[in-house]
Amino acid sequence: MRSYFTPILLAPLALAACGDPAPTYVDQAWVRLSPNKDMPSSGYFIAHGGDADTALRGVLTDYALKVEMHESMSEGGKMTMKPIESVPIPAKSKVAFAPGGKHLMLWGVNDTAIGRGKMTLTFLLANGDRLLVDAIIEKPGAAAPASAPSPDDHKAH
Ligand SMILES: [Cu+2]
Repeated sequence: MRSYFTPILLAPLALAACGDPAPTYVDQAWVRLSPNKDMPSSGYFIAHGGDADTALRGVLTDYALKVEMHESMSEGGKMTMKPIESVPIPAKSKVAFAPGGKHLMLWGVNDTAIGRGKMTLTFLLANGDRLLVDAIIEKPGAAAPASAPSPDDHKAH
């Protein structure tokens, strides 16, 4: 009767990975397409802080001509916005880029991405991590709110 060895599971290696600190990650990314091709579109997402403080240093994509991080603010009753270079993401925190606050501006969103309904964004962190996240592209539809002040209005630029 022949005996054979049961392969030994690689559990010790897998367990070693559990000691790694929780990374910062980004989810719920979406882009609100500008109804006017000459105007920038807006992008939103939520950054979740990991075990260590870091910062978001920028966002890149192959599917738009240019991306900037902006912050909206109310000044003398008027909404204005300005570019921001870096956004702190403290450990265990949640930093939202949302309509009316921090947002991405995307110029020249690529037709291929629009056709697919999503585009990949690369988030550059201060700790050297690069996070690739798919953002859903929401087309400007007939149901778009008409009265609310829109963060897509970039005439202030
Ligand atoms: Cu803006």
